[in-house]
Amino acid sequence: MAQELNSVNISLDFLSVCEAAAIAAARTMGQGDRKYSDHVAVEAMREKMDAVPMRGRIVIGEGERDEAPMLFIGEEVGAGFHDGADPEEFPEVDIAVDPLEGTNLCALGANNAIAVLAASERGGLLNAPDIYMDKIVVGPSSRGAIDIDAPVKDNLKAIARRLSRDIEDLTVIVLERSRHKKLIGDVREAGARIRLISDGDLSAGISAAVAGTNIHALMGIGGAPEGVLTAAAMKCLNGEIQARLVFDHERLGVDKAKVPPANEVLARLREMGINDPNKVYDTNDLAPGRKVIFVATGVTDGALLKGVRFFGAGRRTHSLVMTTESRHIRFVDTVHVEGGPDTVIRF
Ligand code: VTB
Repeated sequence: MAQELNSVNISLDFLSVCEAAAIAAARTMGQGDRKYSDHVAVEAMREKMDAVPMRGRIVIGEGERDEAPMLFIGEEVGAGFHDGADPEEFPEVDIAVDPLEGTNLCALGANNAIAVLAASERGGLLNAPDIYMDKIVVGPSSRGAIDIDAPVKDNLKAIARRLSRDIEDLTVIVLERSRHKKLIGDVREAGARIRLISDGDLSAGISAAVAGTNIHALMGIGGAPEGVLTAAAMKCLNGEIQARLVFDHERLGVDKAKVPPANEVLARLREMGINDPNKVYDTNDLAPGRKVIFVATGVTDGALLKGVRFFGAGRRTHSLVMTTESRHIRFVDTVHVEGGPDTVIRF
């Protein structure tokens, strides 16, 4: 019998993993090289991941093995795979990573870049394909009131009712993309305010689930892998995501030549066990795990998390650590002391 997963204890190991990725990426902030920022985040995350006491398997990562040298889908990570380790002593863990969510944001020094990871017992996170996904994300007050198939105005009405306010008092986050022309028009017509963002719908979704951020919903099409990570966060924050895969070029507002042919995508989905490409996924479909862990560390400053700060003798990181098992939402402010015993720690 393999060791039972203690998600609360291991969440602190995962915290170190995200902190390392965030620090590495933050060093490259504003350098204008998004690929390099991503690369250093992946390397740092991969290195730390190996110290975590687990037999981990990447279910959402940097892509297929041939295109990603590290943190590829199916890669086995953790101390349980070291030579001489007794596998029975290490819990089996599935892991979804996004070492740098918002690579452009980091490269430009813009707000809301984060390093992210979700984990669970085996089978607890959907093995989502790396294609687009239409999403609607709301916080606990609006859970059960939304329907991804309903007109935008109806969803906004329902959210406003749950929040005891008018539609005019809502703010919806939408990725600024030509594919969202109709969505943006519909939100405007309904009267809600909009915050258009250039990148990073995962951190935006988390903000929508936390009261006090003045974000009440995220709507629109982003990446499917990030949808699974969002779902893991929603399980811990009592929020809700509804989602559907998108691969139709018309819905994506691009030339047919820009997306893989539909029959190819459908075959790939079937291979992954997805027989109904139009299925509406809810939070539990995307993150069905009983023990779900979610960790994010700020790279640049954001709505919920501060970015990494560097000072002479250390660094300071700000993270969110949560598990469905403990019902603790931890905001962790860590000073990583680099200097000697004379280092001054500031409040
Ligand atoms: C990006 C990114 C998002 O989806 O927009 C991406 O900023 C896909 O959209 O955070 P484009 O291909 O149009 O850029 C996300 O990565 C995640 O959902």
